[in-house]
Amino acid sequence: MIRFALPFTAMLAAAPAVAETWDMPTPYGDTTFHTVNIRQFADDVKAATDGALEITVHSAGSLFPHAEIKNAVRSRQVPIGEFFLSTLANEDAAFGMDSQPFLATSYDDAEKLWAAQKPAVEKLLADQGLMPLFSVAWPAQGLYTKKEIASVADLNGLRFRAYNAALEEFATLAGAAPVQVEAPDIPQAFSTGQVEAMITSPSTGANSKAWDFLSHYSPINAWVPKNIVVVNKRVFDGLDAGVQEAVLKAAADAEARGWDMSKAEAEAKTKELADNGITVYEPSAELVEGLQEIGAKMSETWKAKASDDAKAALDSYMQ
Ligand code: PCA
Repeated sequence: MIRFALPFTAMLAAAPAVAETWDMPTPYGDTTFHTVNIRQFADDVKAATDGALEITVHSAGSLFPHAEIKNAVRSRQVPIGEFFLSTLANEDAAFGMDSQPFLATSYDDAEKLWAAQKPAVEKLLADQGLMPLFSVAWPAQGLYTKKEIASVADLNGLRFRAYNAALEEFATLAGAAPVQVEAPDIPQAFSTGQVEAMITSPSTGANSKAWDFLSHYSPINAWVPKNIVVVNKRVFDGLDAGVQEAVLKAAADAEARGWDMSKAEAEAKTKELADNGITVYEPSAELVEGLQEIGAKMSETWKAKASDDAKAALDSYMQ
């Protein structure tokens, strides 16, 4: 048989490389555009490496709870993972810049902020053996309630869904009572009365079918937070050079594609909210003023905690 006629070295060269498979946890559900985007990233990597690296996405916190994903990548329980960048703000204020109210409220500003923040984020993650691959913004964050909110005083006493420390601080300063709830658990948290108001994107509002449990949405566009995809650096360094290149190329594509998807979602999902009966209203001048006062207080707290690198990132953004 021909197989046995081949010299041994030729057989070795012809043997396919052993395919590597990576599990990739994300906190967000299948219909979330970020999840669609990372699945495309996985497909791109597989295609570009002829199947030498296969990435399996595990959505909705099914492999690791959100709060554990970063450390799971750090400890190489998984090689790669996605999470909400500003959840790391308790480690360093630089991670939390994109969740500071009214610091960056448009995509242009958010892109500028990411460029300014990235060196500090890369350095902090490198210290933990992690390498960021790409980061994608959510649409600007808006206010969801069961009635029209005319001023901050109307938020007083509301049980308020929060997804990070900054939103918890924001809710507290508004006189509301923050409750941490992960995105996939939003519908249940509302239907059981655990929470009665939230700030999130039109994407997460529409994906949660917010019309089932609340009635009003105001695009206050308070901040434009990001997800980040990180890889364990030792695992990445262990890949063949060609595979590394393919991963970096797919990551750069995913970042560009993700921001475009986000921009398209901002409009489409706001329309979906309205089409399903939610009253979408512009915030009053009084509400905006009150929210901005909260933002100014939070900015002082942020600065008091910020490292020199974080402050330098803020300075570079402000220029
Ligand atoms: N959706 C996610 C994070 C920000 C957003 O728009 C959430 O609500 O948990």
